[in-house]
Amino acid sequence: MDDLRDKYIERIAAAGDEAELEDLRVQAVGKKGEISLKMRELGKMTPEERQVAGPALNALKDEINSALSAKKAALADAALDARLRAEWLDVTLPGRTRAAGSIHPVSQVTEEVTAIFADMGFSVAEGPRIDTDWYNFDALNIPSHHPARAEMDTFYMLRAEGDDRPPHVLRTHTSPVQIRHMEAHGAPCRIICPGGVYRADYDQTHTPMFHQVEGLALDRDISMANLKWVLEEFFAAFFEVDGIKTRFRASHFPFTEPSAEVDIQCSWVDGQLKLGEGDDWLEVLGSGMVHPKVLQAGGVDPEQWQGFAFGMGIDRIAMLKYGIPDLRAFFDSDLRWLRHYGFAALDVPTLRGGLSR
Ligand code: 2U9
Repeated sequence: MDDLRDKYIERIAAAGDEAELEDLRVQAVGKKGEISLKMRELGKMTPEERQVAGPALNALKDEINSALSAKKAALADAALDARLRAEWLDVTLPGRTRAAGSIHPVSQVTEEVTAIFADMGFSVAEGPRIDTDWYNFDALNIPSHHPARAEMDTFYMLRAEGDDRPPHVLRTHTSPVQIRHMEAHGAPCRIICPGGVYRADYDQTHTPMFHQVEGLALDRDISMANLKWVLEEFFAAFFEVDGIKTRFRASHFPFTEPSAEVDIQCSWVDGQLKLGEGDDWLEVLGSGMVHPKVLQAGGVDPEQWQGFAFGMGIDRIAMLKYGIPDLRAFFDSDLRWLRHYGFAALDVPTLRGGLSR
């Protein structure tokens, strides 16, 4: 019995896998296993012999069964360890990367505005951000002592000492671009001028640099009616609301006559702004018929040509459309803000493909 015990305990300890262990179980304690056969021999023994051999065989069977289960558990542990080692994963590695970066709301909205006006035959004109006070003010019927100069909080560039020429300014609007375009190309024309402008002002709705888009359409017979149609087309497309109502209020700007400020229909529900519905109005734009003196300054004959112009804040319409609360955050370069409000780089806005998704 000792030989039997030693043989199986040794083999169980050496078993390499569960199948081998099962073979050993069958050989030792299976129905026709060696120990089971020995148990059958008990019947042939004398009662005295049986009293010794019976418990000893039972104890051996128990010992082998325990050795089998202990080895089975050890093999399962070893298999799990091997799997854990093979399937090991470094959870501190960075995850799969998305396309780095996003499109800033100002860039997105500039592209959207451009797509809408391009569809109506307007092209984009650009010009310098540092300009002379003649292009920024005089040509726009804002002479030296006009109150509008003071109101605009202009940044003036310093001249060298002894240089008495008037200083350059950081443009306070994109209007100088239209003057330069008239000088270079004359009439007729249909252009929009998007870009950064500068005014010394800083609070929740003003930053010293912000973005405007202005438009200019000149021809022999362009009227306020054409202006109204173009702007209503623009608002419906931009805010993605068909038939959005607009309200034109008489106003005054030095560079247009007559002039109108334009409001769009909106509602405030539980402090939430909704555009294109309700009985409230939100001012979004200034416009009018280009003043004859301004046409003249651009070298265009006001006896032959007339046209409309308009201007609006890109950042402001971006805040309205995308529900962005604070203008100042636009220019903080905070990556969390950019990830939240930014647009996917490959979603180029088009009228047919959708402006924003
Ligand atoms: C030329 C002739 C006329 C552009 C115009 C406005 C009215 C206007 C403001 C809107 C919000 C500026 O960003 S804002 O603060 N703009 O109200 N702009 S008409 O008129 C021009 C421009 C160029 C040659």
